[in-house]
Amino acid sequence: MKREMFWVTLSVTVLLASCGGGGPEAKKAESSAPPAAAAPPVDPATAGSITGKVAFTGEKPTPKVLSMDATPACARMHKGPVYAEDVVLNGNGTLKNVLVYIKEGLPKGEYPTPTASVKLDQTGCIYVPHVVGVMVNQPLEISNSDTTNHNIHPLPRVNREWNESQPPKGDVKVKTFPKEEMPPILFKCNVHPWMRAWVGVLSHPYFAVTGDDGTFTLKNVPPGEYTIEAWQERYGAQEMKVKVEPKQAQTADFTFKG
Ligand SMILES: [Cu+2]
Repeated sequence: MKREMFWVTLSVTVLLASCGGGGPEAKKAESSAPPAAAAPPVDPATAGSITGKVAFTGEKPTPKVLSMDATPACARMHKGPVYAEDVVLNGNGTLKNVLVYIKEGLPKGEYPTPTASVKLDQTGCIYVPHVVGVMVNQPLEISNSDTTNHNIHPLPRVNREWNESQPPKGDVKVKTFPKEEMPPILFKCNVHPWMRAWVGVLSHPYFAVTGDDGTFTLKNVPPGEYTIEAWQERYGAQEMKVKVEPKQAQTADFTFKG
């Protein structure tokens, strides 16, 4: 009788031990963890905005010409020289492709992920646009409008690295990035070494990339005190403190020196 009890106890112990740690039960418990609390909704009666301009001073860099000679399929698609976009100076003395975003100060919580995708195309063997921002888990739609093969290769430091070829006019690839990542992720093409794009991944919707006039606007900003950052591929990042009062259209101008 005593001996039987011993064996029952032993087998129960073994059974429990084999279920411990990372078994299926543990995984189930992990996935059923309560989701993070949503960020408080923004009250339209008090929401403000932050608008600014990213100026450039100092010596203008000489634009670098991209050599596509080794790949006639790419060179053919351009009538004149094609310039690198690491620094793009606008006619009004501002910088294009600067990603401006709220770095600190937003109410804590999860911000809803937009279902609309952000587009990144490969056309004329160039990534267009050169800099984009997406929210965590927002779809990034990557297309190939060219008649040549591309090989998309993001080099993240926080998210997972991948490397996929895309045939001419191939199917659109839809990718998401589950973790916030700034400075942005560099995207390369393993076929064409000059191809570069930058994808910033943010946990909230308060970001914008400067265009041909060098301005940006962050809308629907709850009143508060914020640190905003402007990131530029060659010149790095600059921070600024701003306070947004209820309904205020606040301004925040940056200047990068060459
Ligand atoms: Cu390519």
